[in-house]
Amino acid sequence: MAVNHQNVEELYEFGETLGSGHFGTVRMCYTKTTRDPFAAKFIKLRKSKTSRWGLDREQIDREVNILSQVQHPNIIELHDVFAGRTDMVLIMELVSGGELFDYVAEKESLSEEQAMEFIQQILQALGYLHSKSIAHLDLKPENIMLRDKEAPKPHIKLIDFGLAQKIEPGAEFRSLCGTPQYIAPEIINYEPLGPPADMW
Ligand code: IQU
Repeated sequence: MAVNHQNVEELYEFGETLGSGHFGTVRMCYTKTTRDPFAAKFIKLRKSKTSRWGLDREQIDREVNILSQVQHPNIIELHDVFAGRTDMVLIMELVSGGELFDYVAEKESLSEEQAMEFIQQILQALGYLHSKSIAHLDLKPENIMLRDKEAPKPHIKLIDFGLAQKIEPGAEFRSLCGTPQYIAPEIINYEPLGPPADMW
């Protein structure tokens, strides 16, 4: 995907904050021409090699490259990318049903059938990613979103490819990344990683 150097405010209008993370914030946004809704992820660029804040351009380019390579019903779609002086803005598909985490937390229980339907969709997305040698490396209920939580069978979308890596078979990739509660043993042990790290 070609990175846009135009001012993002000329093409999009921004609304409420939808979420935030270590990277920055995600805001509701609309195209000025057609009012189509999207989610805009604002990522702060790191100002200097020694700064503890912001992300390096290479890290953001990696996320953009990976998202550009994937097209699957259960994976969030990247629509446009803007590069500014201090921020990069990723214009993404809007997913309105919230996190799977909150959906499960609010319910008394999840039926075996619902759990099966969610797992099936998650595995379809992972099967697709892994067939392209892409590992997500930060799979967790906070990064699994629902298109519509009122639907009888909510449609799942994987989000946040900030830690994702293309790891070709035979290549050696090691990293100490992820979220403590969900980290696979091979990551903790600093062993070579691949798509199986997503299956833990
Ligand atoms: C968020 C992140 C990435 C894409 C989104 C698409 N639609 C709505 C929200 C989106 S969020 O950061 O706002 N929420 C996910 C929090 N884990």
